[in-house]
Amino acid sequence: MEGILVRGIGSFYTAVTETGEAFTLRAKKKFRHQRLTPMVGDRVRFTPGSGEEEGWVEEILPRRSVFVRPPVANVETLLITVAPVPQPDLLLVDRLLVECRRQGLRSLLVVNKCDLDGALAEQLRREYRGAEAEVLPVSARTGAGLEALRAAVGGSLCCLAGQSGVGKSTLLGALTGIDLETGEISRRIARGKNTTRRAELILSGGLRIFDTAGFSLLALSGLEEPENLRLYWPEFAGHEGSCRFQPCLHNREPGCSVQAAAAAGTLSPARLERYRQLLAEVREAWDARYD
Ligand SMILES: Nc1nc2c(ncn2[C@@H]2O[C@H](COP(=O)(O)OP(=O)(O)O)[C@@H](O)[C@H]2O)c(=O)[nH]1
Ligand SMILES: [Mg+2]
Ligand SMILES: [Zn+2]
Repeated sequence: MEGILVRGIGSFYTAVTETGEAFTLRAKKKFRHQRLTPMVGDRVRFTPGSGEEEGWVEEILPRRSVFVRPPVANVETLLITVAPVPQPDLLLVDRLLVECRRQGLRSLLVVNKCDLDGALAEQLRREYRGAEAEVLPVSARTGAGLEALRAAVGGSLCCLAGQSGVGKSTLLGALTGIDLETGEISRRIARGKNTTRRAELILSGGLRIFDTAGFSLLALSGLEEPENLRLYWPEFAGHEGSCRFQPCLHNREPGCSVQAAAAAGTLSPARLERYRQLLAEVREAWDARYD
């Protein structure tokens, strides 16, 4: 049989089939030898158990995308969430956009709490024009924009990402109708001090969304050469070949066409600045790769 893993606790997994049937499974030893751990989101072939007995995960189908923290597989749409409060961390947004492009995921820029400030979405639309990031203003509180968000996500496997406090848990609750705890304090009390939260896949009315503890640190390590970082900025593409130096990293080289576009205001100077900041970071990781 075939199914998708929605939960994993200890060495037990829950797979749900196309028809919505749930099965408790264990992973065969061979996976440990292959250093392969089933992840929530994995599509698996399995043998169902009989009676009280669990079944077995036989095969993990090839993953289309993988995140390590949180550990989720096969995300198709990343919902990069920001809000007027806390103040948007656009460097984090840019990191997440890079990660999406590296793995070929679709990204949506969800601007939550639009009940507090309706102007932020428009501001971000300007900031990210040319960046191939669709901006969707929503309010988990009033429900505004949630239908549009639902429609944009469709049946794709999606996952909320973004700073703490932007309303990811509230959004998840509003989208699924499931009463999930909101706020880190209640969570700590509810789960005890040392419990780490596991990822879970929620299947709710056609929506397929991961419930995760969020994306913590996202270092752009493991990248190819720093020279390739610029390829993840779609708004730079039209400038390739127009700079004085080839290749140009658009890092203040003389005669840089991207720099000129930022100065002329056809490209966001702040977004270029953040690119340079990430380039410095990737360079440092690259130079230290054999340490
Ligand atoms: N005004 C307003 N507040 C919201 C909205 N969504 C969430 N919040 C509040 O923002 C705070 C953080 O929400 P939470 O879901 O815990 O954020 P998370 O850390 O991203 O999971 C809570 O006090 C929520 O009530 C919204 O759409 N509008
Ligand atoms: Mg939360
Ligand atoms: Zn350049």
